[in-house]
This record gives sequence, structure tokens and C-alpha cells, in this order.
Amino acid sequence: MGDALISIIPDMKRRTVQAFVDKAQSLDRPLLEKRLKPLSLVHVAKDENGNAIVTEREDIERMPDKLLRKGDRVCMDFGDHYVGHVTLKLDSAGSPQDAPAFLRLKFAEIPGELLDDSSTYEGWISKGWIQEEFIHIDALPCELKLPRRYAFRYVEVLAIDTSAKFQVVVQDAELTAVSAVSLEDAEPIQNLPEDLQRIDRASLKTLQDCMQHVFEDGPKRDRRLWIGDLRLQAKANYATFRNMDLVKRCMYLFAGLIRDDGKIGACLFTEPVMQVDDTFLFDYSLFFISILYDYYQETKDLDIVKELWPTAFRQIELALDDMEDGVPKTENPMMAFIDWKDGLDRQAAAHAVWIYCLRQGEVLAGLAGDEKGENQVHSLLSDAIEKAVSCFWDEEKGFFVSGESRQISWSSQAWMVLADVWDREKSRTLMLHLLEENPEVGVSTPYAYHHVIEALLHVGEKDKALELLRTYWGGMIKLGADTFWEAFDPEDPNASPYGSSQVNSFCHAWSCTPAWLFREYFSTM
Ligand code: RAM
Repeated sequence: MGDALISIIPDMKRRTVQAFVDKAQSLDRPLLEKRLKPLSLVHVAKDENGNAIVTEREDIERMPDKLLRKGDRVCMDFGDHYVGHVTLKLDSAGSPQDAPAFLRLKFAEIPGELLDDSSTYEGWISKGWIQEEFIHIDALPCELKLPRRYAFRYVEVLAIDTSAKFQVVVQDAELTAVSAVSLEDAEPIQNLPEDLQRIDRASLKTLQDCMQHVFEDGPKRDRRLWIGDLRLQAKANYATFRNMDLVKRCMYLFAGLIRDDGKIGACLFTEPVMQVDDTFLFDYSLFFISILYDYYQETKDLDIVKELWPTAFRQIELALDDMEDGVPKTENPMMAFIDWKDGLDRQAAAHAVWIYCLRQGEVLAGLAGDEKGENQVHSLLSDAIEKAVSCFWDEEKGFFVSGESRQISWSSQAWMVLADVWDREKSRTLMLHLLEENPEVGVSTPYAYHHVIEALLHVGEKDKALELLRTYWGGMIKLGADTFWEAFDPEDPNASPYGSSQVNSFCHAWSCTPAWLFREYFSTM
């Protein structure tokens, strides 16, 4: 299990900048709704490699003929991943219903979740995330309108018990799927080979299903706005759906819901009340700068830069509290996020994020006409670049090293390349050296893989980038993914940052980036 990210600050003081929250609220739009029915009934079992697969399909018309006795089940397949609200039409058959029908409902993004046993769950985040309901129904027939919103493709109804006298029948099911965008809104891409088209489709679906009233990280879990995810989603959205208002809304939410000293949180809640979480991450707070910078590059909206630059600049000032002698402090191993990789030393990568964001901050300060801020950022940047070399570069090894253990990791190299610490040629050599040496501390999420691939593209290594993208995201497709997962280790199908893959999200925002990379770098294949 990796490092847990649990932050509890009981006396944290929050500040609301009402004007920003009001703007965010004015940008909230009703979601698009689509009504759908299940397409077939399925049976799921493990194949010889231990992967859960659909082994049998039946016509959905046969569902009302299935009379469920104790221990019987039906599993509906909606044909694709969706996010939405479900209503089941249930009935009874046989003699009068002389006892409550006791049912278990499971909602699964991938077949594997149907075979999971939630009673064995022992991860470090809440079991409440497992999409499973235990329900007693006193009187059949009934229309069961489920109160939660689910993210799923499959719905299983198991009759835990009926009685010797009656059986349960699932007559029908209906889903109202919701999203801020429709797949048809996405900028199409031509000439992609078949396997990449499939990756593109799943990336778009992932992004679509995460775009709700905010950019959610995952519609199964955590169903909230995380800034590191937002940064990648916004970029992918610019290349595809181009829903600018949703990005703008999320920026105003982060700027409007802050710690009392102006610090932006790692994530925020919009329900039941709007509030910033008491979790802060060095890289995530700084990414506010990056999101504003990218938004400006897309829209050339100078007004919002002027309006939000002070909030962005404050992140730079406050980041200094987490630094010592010009580099990020190391006492808290989860001070920055970077990746879930077990044992990852995050210091060097965090320092690189600092440089990356300072570069963008310098541009924003100039655009906002903040000369003093621009000078300050400029001098911080020169110092940071110098420190990157003096504290983290190991000339002999030809790698950036991190922390006291002088750890060599993939993420440290990728981020230092993205931060342009070296010129392009030297960065290219570094990336090739990384692929060749393949240091042990690799990457464990599509989030971190993305940054390695972006670093390869940044130094012009398109073929190598594509190869990695193809095998990694293609690996999920081979395992039947309709949408891309939060965590994927090709060597270990059960990998999870949380101690159990039962709570993993299989439609996760930060995995949607191939749709952007294809359009930006590979549109003329
Ligand atoms: C998890 C979520 C989210 C991510 C944070 C750091 O809770 O997966 O996407 O941004 O961790």
C-alpha cells in the first residue's frame, strides 16, 4: 500500500470570496440527460488469467422471465459506461409475497467489480464508495428509484432472500445518464489507426463522464473537484469538447473557496455546502497558476487573468512556507502528490513543478501588468533553476535524484524535463537515458504516465511517446476498458493506491489525456 493521503485540520479557517463564488454559480448549467435501457443480460466469470470477463450474453427480453429465488441473480449490461440515476421496475411471481424481498444491487464500471466481495474490504479509504446497496422491499410490485447517482456499465440484482412462496422479477430498468457534454460535441479526429481510435473513444468517454456540475475526478469516487485532475481535464477539454464555461466555473470555485490566508486547497466540495477541503498539496495549489495560464492560452481572456492573478500569485508566496533553502521540505512524504507510486520520493518532482509553474506565473504577471510580481517571480525562477541543478542533478548518474536517499525515479526526470531545467537536447538525452536504464521507481497511475509521455513529446520523441501510450492505455483497452482507470499496473491487475481495488475508480479524469495528445501531436498520422 502506498502513502496514505489523509489530512485533518480541525481548526482550519476558511474564507469565501463571494464575488468569485457568485460568478462560479452563474456559470453552472443544467446537465444534458439521456434515457437508456439495458441492452443485454450477462454472466461474468474469471478467465484463465484471472481477469473477469463476460462469459455469456442473453437477450434482455428474457429478463422478466427470470424468477429470482434465494441466491439467484440477473446482471444487466447497458452497453457502455454511464453516469446517472437508475429506476428498477420490480415484481413478484408465485404465491403472495409473505416476506420482504431482500436484495443486493451492485453497480459496476468493469466486470471485475461484480466478482468482488465487499465484506473483505480493508482499504484506508471509506468502504462507502463501493457501489452496492442492500435493500428490503415489503410490497411488490414497485418502482425502485435509487437515490444515489452511480457510475457503471453493469447492474446486478441478487435476491439475497425471498421466501419459499414467492420469487422476485426484474421487469425493467431505466437509466437517466447525465453529463455536461455530449460525445458528439467533441472535435473529431481523422486518420487514427484502429487501436488508437479505440483509445481515443475511451478517453473521450472518460472525460465526458467526469464532466458534471464540476470537472469531477471520478464519477464513482471521489466525485469532486481536484485541482491536479482539473488541470489535465481542462487541457483535454480544450482539444475536444471545448466547454470553456465549466473550466471558468472551476477556476472561480477554487479562487472563491480558500483557506483564510489565501491558500488554494487540493480539492473542494460543492455539496452539501460549498467548501474547500482541509487537504493541501504543494503541487496542486501551484497548479492553479497553470490552469489559469492554459485557459488564457486558449481564450486570450485577459480580464480573467487580471482578476485571478492575485490569487495565483498568492500560491507562489505561500509555497515558500513549504520550502527551505530554496527547495521543497521533505519531512512530509505526501507534501506534494506527483503520483501514488509506492516509496516515491517527491522532492525533486515537486521542485520541478515549482519551476514549471513559476515560468507560467511570470507570463501571467506580465499579462496582468504586475511589474513587481513579475520581478519577484523572475528572481524566484532563476534561483529555482539553479537549485534544480545544484541540489538534484547527479552528473555521474546522468539523472535528477531526489531526497536524502538520492532516489532516481521516472517522475523526477519527467517533471524536470517539463520544467525545462535543461535545454531540449540535454532533456532528450535524459529521457532516452531514462527509457534505457528503466530505474525501479517507475510510475503507477495514468496521471504520472501522462507526464512521462508529455516529457517525451516535449523533447520531440514522438515515436517513443506513442509506443508508451499505446501499450499503457492500450493495455486497459485489452482488458475491456470502456473508460480509463485511476490506477493501472500492467503487471498487477489488482493494483490500488488504497489497499484494495474495490474502491478504485475505473473512469478517472486524469486518464483522459490521450484524446488531447492525439489531437495536439498525432492528428496527421
Ligand atoms: C485521489 C483522487 C484524485 C487525486 C488525488 C490526489 O483521491 O484519485 O483524482 O487528484 O487522489
